[in-house]
Amino acid sequence: MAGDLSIKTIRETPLEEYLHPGSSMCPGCGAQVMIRLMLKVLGPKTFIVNAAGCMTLLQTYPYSNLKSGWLYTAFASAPAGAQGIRDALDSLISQGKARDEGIKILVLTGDGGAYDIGLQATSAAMDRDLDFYYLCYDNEAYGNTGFQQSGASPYGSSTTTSPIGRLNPVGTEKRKKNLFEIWKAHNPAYLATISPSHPLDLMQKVEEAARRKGPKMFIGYASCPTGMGFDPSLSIKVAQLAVDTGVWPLKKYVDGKVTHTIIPRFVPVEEYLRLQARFRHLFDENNPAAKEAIAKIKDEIRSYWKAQGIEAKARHHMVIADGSCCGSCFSSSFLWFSWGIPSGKGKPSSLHTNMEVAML
Ligand SMILES: Cc1ncc(C[n+]2csc(CCOP(=O)(O)OP(=O)(O)O)c2C)c(N)n1
Ligand code: SF4
Ligand SMILES: [Mg+2]
Repeated sequence: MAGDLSIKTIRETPLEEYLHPGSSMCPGCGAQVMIRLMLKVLGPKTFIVNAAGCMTLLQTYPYSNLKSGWLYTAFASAPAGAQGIRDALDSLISQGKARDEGIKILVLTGDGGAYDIGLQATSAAMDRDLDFYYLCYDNEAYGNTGFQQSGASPYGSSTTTSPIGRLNPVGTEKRKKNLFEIWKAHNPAYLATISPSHPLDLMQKVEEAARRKGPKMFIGYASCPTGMGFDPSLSIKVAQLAVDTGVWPLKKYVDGKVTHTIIPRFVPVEEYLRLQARFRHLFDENNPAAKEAIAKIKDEIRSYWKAQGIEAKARHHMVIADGSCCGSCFSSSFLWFSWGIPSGKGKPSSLHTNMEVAML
């Protein structure tokens, strides 16, 4: 992927900012990191269509920390709103009343909007081959209203509507919907999963998508300190562990083919679960269902990767595909030394560049 893209290393991250500080979001919100990076690639002429959710608070009239235009729609209908903006622009351009400035339309919803209530509108927009971007920032629950269970809540997580109790020691009993497969069945122009822990992978995917016309769909792991229950300083670590454990596969679907852009190190999933209050009950010795629940989570990871022809066994190094950053440089000063960069004093950007050269 890196070959024909302009962002080949993390050093080439565009410096311009289109999402500024000063929002009322929680500190450590992973969704905001993804939006910030995405806008760096899409640029200032991006029009955001948002459905109810945490990110709605990016625009609380008369304040905004975004440079983009903004349309707020009813919960179920952001993709329909995007169609309206596209049609209005096309109509004005064809009548000579507006110049074609290459305005991009970005639908921004949470998992409740994407996996559940807005699924029909999204299906219809993809069916009409609408030329738009869609970022579903997935914090795995209805976050803005108090972290209720959504179609994206994973098995074994506690939410405010699947709390732990004597009758239900597991929390969420159903499995997370496979939105990637649901969206893929529509054969969109571009489809990928992203994570705030992998900025280069994220930006390269957005850049690659921008070269295509039609629906460009993204599902992002939105580490959520407030709902998932961890300290805001751990947000990127949690997102990184979601990828490292194999819980959140980073992949893309282009021209009928799925490619995994990062092959995980397969860190034991307990390291990911243990950091989050929503999984705390799985480590309670008095919980009769805990061991079986963790075994089930491990089984799910193993069978996913087995179906991809990859054995989910711990690795010493991540395999890096397409020039992406593995991120492990942040956690291992030994590696910093082994590639000749002084621990604690090296610049992460140059370190990433060296790692890519070293590992590819
Ligand atoms: C039709 C309708 N039902 C319920 C609500 C209340 N509501 C506002 S935000 C929200 C949660 C959205 O969850 P999600 O899409 O996952 O985004 P997050 O809050 O997690 O960012 C709900 C239920 C609404 N605005 N409209
Ligand atoms: S509740 Fe979670 S998703 Fe919502 S703003 Fe806070 S950290 Fe972000
Ligand atoms: Mg949500």
